[in-house]
Amino acid sequence: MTELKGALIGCGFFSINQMHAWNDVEGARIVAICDRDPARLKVVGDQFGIDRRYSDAEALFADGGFDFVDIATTVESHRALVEMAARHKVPAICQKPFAKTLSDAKIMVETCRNAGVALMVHENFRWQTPIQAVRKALEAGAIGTPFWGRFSFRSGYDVFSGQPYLAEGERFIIEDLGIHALDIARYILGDVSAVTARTTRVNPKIKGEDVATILLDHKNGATSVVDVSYATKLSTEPFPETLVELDGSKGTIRLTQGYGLKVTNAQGTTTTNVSPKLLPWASRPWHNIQESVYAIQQHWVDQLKRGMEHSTSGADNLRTFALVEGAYESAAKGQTIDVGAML
Ligand code: NAD
Ligand code: 89V
Repeated sequence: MTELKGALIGCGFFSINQMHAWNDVEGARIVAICDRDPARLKVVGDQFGIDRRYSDAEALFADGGFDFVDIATTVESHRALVEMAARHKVPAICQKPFAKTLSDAKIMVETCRNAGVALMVHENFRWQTPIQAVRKALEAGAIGTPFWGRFSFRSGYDVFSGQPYLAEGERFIIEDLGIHALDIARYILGDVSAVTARTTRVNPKIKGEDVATILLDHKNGATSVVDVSYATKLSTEPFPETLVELDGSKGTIRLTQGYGLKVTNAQGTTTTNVSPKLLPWASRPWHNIQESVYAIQQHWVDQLKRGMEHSTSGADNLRTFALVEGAYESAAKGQTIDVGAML
């Protein structure tokens, strides 16, 4: 099998996970890296033994010699870099949040479609082992037809120490973290027709909201609640677990703290440990996220080689991104937002 060559742009905090995962992925390797900060370029280049280093993305693309690009910068640069990749006919992965606005995101998807290049958003939470286990149980018919769900991420973890920029934006938890939980809600219960949200800020040291409660009307008639908080101090810190509750016509599924999957139906209750693997380079409690980084990157390579659409393609991610925009609009106006009208 031919090995794909990749270039990674953005050698910051999270890129270390992506670089480790690229080392593990079968069928691809990173041959060049780029960061406008020379210190970060050196750290990542030295740690992963990458000699081709660039401070300017245009220079990277001009030199070429790679089959795809992995954009791991923060959101401000995503549109320009995705458009650059499209201009150079290079398939691209782009970190979440995909864009600053839904209209930018739509343009990015259109640009890649017109250029004929694959585009995947690195929306990795649906690839977590416990989330995959929930979906499998549902698909196996364990609880019949789901009519209600809850996707909950409540934590008091100091996320700002690793990602200080999160304290500085006008928008925080829905854009950064809620986006993952909203994507999981779509992945499990399907697309959404309307969104209603309420937000608040508890932590006075940050600019954006750190608590959000979101009600989703799914197209199949199910209702779900997505609730996220970084202001919740619990006896055992659950970071970074997304807890799931599903009620169906024939039973219930509960994904509980500590990675237990409880399925109750006419046959009784089964409890399974659906803990993520602790990969050799991973560390607790991040191992759940780290394993999903490996999974989504392997999926990128496999689908690219098959010429098939990715689970979190740019087009798919527009429907998650619309929920982010819709939630902010709903919270600002105190109204329910029609998601279909946004797409
Ligand atoms: P960071 O600020 O630590 O790193 C970003 C790096 O990109 C910096 O080193 C910066 O110098 C570089 N950069 C920015 N613009 C550039 C440009 N135009 N050209 C070259 N280099 C450029 O940020 P981070 O915490 O690593 O986050 C990066 C992205 O990953 C964000 O979008 C964030 O939301 C996302 N993220 C995703 C997950 C996940 O689980 N999917 C987890 C954490 C962060
Ligand atoms: O996904 C993210 O960008 C991260 C985290 C998972 C910690 O919220 O900020």
